[in-house]
Amino acid sequence: MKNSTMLFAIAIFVLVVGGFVFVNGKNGVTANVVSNDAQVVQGQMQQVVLSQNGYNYKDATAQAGKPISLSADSSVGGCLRSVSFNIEGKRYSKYLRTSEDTLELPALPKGTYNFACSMGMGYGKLIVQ
Ligand SMILES: [Cu+2]
Repeated sequence: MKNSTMLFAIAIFVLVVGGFVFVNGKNGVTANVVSNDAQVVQGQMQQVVLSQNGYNYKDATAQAGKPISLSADSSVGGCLRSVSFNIEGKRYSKYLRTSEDTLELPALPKGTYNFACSMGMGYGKLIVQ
């Protein structure tokens, strides 16, 4: 009885650790792909830094036709660090825990792109020129 309980616990442990490694592995692959992309398009990638303005974000600007690496400076607090874009039906969302964390956006045509914190409380505009 004790042994089977132990076995069950070990099986759960293996599943949880296995799942964790699997998730990490997936993240690892994504990170590799992103860094490979960054190397390929290094000169074309533009950095955009978000700041907070009251309960919302300050308007941010970017150039059209260049992929965007978006980060948030230290003025951005709480759930506003979790940034969410909906561009042509595709969702781009990331929790930018530190100023080193980036959300990658594809090259965009000119226009104004609204975004929000993931809870939809704070809003911002990315103006692509
Ligand atoms: Cu929020």
